[in-house]
Amino acid sequence: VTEKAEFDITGMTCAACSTRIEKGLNKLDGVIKANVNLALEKATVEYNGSVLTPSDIISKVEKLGYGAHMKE
Ligand code: 9UX
Repeated sequence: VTEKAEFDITGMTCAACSTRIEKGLNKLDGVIKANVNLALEKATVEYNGSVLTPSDIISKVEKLGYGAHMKE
């Protein structure tokens, strides 16, 4: 099942940060498409809901050194 979730991202300072997160998420098994917007401090992630949960996505962002919270 394809799901889509939005996350508020904290800790990004330069454009390379958003690129790092975007690449990291796109590499994660189950992610279909991840987009990170530096100015809005927001990540939009399309993922396979039978492979990943939003908390897996948050864990990945945290492992990269940033903060993430799911938007309602
Ligand atoms: Mo820029 Mo971000 O030099 O972790 S890549 S601040």
